[in-house]
Amino acid sequence: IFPGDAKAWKAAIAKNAETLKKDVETVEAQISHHVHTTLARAPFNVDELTMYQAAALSVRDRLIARWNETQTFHTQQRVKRVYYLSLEFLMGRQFDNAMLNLGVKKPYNDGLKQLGFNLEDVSDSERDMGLGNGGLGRLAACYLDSLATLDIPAFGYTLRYQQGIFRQIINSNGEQVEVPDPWLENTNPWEIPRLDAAVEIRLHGEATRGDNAKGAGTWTGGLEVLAVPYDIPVPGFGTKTTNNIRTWSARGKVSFDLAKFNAGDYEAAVREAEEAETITRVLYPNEASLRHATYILVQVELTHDFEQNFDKGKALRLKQQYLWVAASLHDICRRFRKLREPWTAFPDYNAIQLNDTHPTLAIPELMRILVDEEGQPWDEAWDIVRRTFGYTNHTGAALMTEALERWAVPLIEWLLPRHMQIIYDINAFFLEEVEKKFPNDRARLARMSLIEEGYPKMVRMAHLAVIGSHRVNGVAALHSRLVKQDLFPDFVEMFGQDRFTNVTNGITARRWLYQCNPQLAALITQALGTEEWILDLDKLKGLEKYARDKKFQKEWASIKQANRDRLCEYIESTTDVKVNRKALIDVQVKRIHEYKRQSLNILGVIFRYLTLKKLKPEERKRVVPRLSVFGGKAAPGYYMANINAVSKTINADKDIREHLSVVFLADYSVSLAEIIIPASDLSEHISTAGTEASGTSNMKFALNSGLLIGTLDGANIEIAEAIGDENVFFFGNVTEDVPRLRRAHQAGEAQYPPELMEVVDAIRSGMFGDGGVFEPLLNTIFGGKDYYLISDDFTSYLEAQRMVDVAFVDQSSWVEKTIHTTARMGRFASDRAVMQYADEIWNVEPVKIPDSA
Ligand code: 73E
Repeated sequence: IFPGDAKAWKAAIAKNAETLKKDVETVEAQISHHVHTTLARAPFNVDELTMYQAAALSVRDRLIARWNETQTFHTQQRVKRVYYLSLEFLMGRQFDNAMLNLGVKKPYNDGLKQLGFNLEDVSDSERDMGLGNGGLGRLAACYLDSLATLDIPAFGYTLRYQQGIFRQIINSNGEQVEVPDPWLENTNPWEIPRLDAAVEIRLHGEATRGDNAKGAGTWTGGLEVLAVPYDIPVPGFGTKTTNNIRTWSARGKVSFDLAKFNAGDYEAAVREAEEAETITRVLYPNEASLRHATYILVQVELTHDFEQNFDKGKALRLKQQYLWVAASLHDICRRFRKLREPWTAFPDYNAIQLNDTHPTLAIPELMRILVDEEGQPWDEAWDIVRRTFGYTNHTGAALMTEALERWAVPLIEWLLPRHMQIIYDINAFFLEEVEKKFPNDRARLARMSLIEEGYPKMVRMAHLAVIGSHRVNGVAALHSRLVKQDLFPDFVEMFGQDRFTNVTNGITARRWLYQCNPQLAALITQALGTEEWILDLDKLKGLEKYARDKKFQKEWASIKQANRDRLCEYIESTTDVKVNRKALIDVQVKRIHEYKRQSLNILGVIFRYLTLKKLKPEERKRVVPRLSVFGGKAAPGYYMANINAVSKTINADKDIREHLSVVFLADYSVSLAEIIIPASDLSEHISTAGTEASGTSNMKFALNSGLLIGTLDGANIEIAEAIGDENVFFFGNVTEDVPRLRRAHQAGEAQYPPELMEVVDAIRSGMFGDGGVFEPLLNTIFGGKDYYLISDDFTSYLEAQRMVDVAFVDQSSWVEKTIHTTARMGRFASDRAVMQYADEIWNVEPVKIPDSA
């Protein structure tokens, strides 16, 4: 298998393997190698950024060695692989995580120290990989960590956006300003370009159907663009398995058209290339922005006249989805062809998970490959497709069908003419089946159709995802129930209950405890006498027996205090707010959204302020001091809760400062979460019941010994089941009551509680500056609808906050609660979730990479 002299190869490989040894001297040598050679610097000319890059590159060498062994072994063993298709992977930083998973943090720490650098400062040079908006993207990152750790052969597929989620700046008016995030500016040491493995992707062009109803069609002409892969190795913790995230970057196929250049038309020569490159230029900051289309930093070139008739933002998003899906499937099929198996065996080697509907075009694309290119009969192809795909639904937002993704038929026809035909055909054959099972039910056919009638007609991507998959899952128990009841009841009747299932989300304890809270992790390891909990989170149960142990409580509490101090230092160094280090830290960090109800929180803060103002100074001293921390990005153009106006007044009030302060931390990100979450005493998960599909930060806070205040929504319910109702501050109306309460508002029969009116009076009096800026918020509540039921939940929210104050006064019992909370969070490990997907949806087995590989 070696070209040339096998002995020379083996000797070379053995010699090179020495560079992967984990002792300090080897680490130092490898860092200096990259300083001198890769980065071409001399030691006197090395700053922290250079040192970070050199150290990261040396860690990457270790990752690549394992990555190669893993991929080779998987290929040799002809294993079944999982392909996780997600338009977002919110990875955050890689350096610390990679060192911990590889077990080399200590030699890097010591090595860097000897070379004159501090590991933490060096680590701070790394930019977050912000290729996601929030929970959905971070979930994908946690799942990839678990897949590698569990030795499950897996690939993540996504796009390599040149600009990730925007950087958020808060201007002097307290408003959000979005700034681009050029995260690739300093080059990215974690990716391996595969410039030779580019895939050609067709857009537009002409399509024909086959001669008979289910025959092979054709697709020709149009525009060809390139998708270039960049690979990011994903190491498992304490195992050799190193999986891959393949990110696709769009390129023009002919970057330089000689004929046009010779004609002097230089601009025309680069135009097509630029249009192609636009496809992966920027991550969509969320669905809402597609409506506003304000975030398109780069104008789409109008080489195709038709484009003017569509919202450019929408067309670009569809191009993103298709380029990504087509390149990924091309890759998967190429790997499959090498096995020389019949196509009917495809699902035995490949499980493809659709992370929400964004990659649903994979269904008609695989049909096209099988029927048009591989000559498979339609029915067999459809069977292969269905056995291959699984679909995860994440749609919370009141589970309104309007929240589901739809694409205009003319837009798909224009960009992907052959796919539109295939979708129509899938629909026709599907509706035949429906008609067979439920004869003469026209209303049902219209409800279930892939096509929604109207001007223009729309393709319902969720329906396509449901019928093209063998399993559909929601992401928390309540959510999965609502998916069946409210979203797809007709499909449950058609396909049966078993097609629909639940996999409650999970988080990786490697990043969200071991890495972000090293002191607590060390105390846990010491108490349990082992590190096994890192791989088996149920082992945290062993902490229960220390919950009432005074000495343990003291150590536990002092770690929380150290984490609080760190956050307070961060706040004081990034804002002009001075904070009381003894205050209860009450946190709400997540995307800013109406349904998440940051507004309920801030109205509650105002009520607390008014209450404190009424007290005498000595009475105030008896109230638990609070620090309210907010963070999160809003969709561009989205109206933001007036947190900054409120904080301005409260923080400036000398009488109150000690007892209450409010900060909004700009630019919430994975890295900032790693500082905030370990410091929190209380965190808020207060969405209107039935609107948050799961939530995952609730799990992170609880794992880090923070208590939760929340509604009976998403995963909050299961968290309380696990850690005990007595340890969660629940409030508010339940999902079942929401429709009735909304009707009451619509009928003008709703009651507004006096506490809320008191807050409104204070706002309108100008206490928080120009009351006018609050009018949009107040209007959503009083303008008739109060769709998210702020007024209905306000009183019980305040009551729950009072219970928090009471509980916090008894510190010993509070700490006991927090120990129980951490101890009982085992079931929210992403390892558990991923094993559930592996057993119930993917039918894949772990594959251990042997040491001798
Ligand atoms: O409740 C969260 C959930 O924890 C949900 O809102 C979020 O997914 C998390 C992980 O399951 C989510 N994100 C999106 N939809 N649901 C979404 C939709 C469009 C674009 C980007 C993200």
